[in-house]
Amino acid sequence: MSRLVVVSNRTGDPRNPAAGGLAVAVGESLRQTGGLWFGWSGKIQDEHGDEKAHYDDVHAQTVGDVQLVTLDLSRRDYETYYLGYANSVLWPVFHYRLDLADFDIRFVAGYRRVNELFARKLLPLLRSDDLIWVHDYHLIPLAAALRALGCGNRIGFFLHIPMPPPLIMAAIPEHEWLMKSLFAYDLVGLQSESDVTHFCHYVESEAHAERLSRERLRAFNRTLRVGAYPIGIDIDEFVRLAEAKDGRDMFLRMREEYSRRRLLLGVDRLDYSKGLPQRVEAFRELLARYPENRNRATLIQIASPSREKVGAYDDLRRQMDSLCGAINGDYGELDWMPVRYIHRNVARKRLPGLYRASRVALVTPLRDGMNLVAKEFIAAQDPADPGMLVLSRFAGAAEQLKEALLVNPYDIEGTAQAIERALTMSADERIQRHDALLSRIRKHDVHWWCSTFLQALKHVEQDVACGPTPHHEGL
Ligand code: GDG
Repeated sequence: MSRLVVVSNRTGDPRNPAAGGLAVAVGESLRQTGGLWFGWSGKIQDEHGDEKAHYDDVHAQTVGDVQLVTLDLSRRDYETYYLGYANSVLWPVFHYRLDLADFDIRFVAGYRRVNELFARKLLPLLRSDDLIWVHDYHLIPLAAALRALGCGNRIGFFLHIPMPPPLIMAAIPEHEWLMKSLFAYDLVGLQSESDVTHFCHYVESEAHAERLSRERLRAFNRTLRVGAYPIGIDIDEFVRLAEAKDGRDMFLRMREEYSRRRLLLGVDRLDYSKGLPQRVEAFRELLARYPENRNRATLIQIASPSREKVGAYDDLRRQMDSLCGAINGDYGELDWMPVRYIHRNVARKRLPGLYRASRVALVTPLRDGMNLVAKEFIAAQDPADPGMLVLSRFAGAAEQLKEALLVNPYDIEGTAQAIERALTMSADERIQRHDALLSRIRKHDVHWWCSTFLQALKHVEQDVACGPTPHHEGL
């Protein structure tokens, strides 16, 4: 059996699913087969003249069946590749926020440099039959950099964030280079069918790609397979956490505290893609339009700190502080505060109990690749008395979770109405919707996601993958 090599910006501990999101999913794929996980250590080395640090030396350690290999980044690379191109160009543009993008010319140079560095350091560790799985927007040109060095392995790529439509993509000055480099992969996995449609439209209109079949495209002298592989969660892990002592304690504490009240919950990284200000506005509208919720409904919003060195995140923090302060000032009573806003990381073991105690989850991103919180909330519910999910139609998860109450998060009044509907929905309707949602996320869980993607990669018809291909020169 081929060894699995996973490459992502950051690595994690494959035995400890504490981190959530990508780390959980990637750890899961490696736990199934053993293998190598390669990425940035998270450390930054300053370069000082003669004492120029050997920041590109790799560190290796073995954790269970998995070999973890990481490298440090220089400060310049951290600023241009990570803070710059990845999080100030690709993240905002792929989430349709052209207004927040900073197209500084130094950023793309840093992005290319780090992708080439990853390729150079990874290549000597590879065996000829390794299956390589590259993750996310930080590493789009990695396969092209590996091919340029002669790597002929099967290489798959999964994009965790949305693929924007062609005209949004075209705002990136080097969009052609970026999209062309995806053709160095054998398989590109996206979160949803609408992402696949956007990608196909882009390469058909900008690169005159030929559509060989529903999933096969030919352009730049290469044939690429592309498909939707919606990421799932580890449901059994969630149920275990909900039933463990911490989960039960949390549930009982919250139920007691909010027994007379209606508890609404949001759990997100503090990120402008998650629609947090619009969500707080919709909650404010709920209190204004449906006064029976005053003194009763409480929104707990956990907003874990994220990318604090990127300016746009600082602005969002100030905006949230001010919105939450205003709503509490305007509506709060001595014994009731409408919003509990927590700008800290909450331990993962506490989340299932918190989800279960909540009547409604608000998952209302303006744009999101998938959104795992929506799925975690469903998994943690008591099937006999489940809470209701209010979900943005702009989250990738909306393609699968049709029985949630789907909203347009820009429509504050419409979202407030949906929240009221969720709060007052009959038990029968909640149970029916929850049954359907639960069976869908159980069928398409994280194990399904990993094995479907890896099976497709193993069996993809390989094209010109036996060495450098002409269009990768000069990456
Ligand atoms: C990217 C894409 C896609 C959140 N706050 C805390 C905490 N979390 C955990 C959640 C969940 C994870 O983080 C967040 O996952 P999401 O999917 O919601 O969002 P992103 O981080 O933006 O992830 C996204 C995902 O990749 C996977 O492909 O779904 O669209 O943007 O697991 O529970 N966990 C803890 N404390 C917190 O305060 N422990």
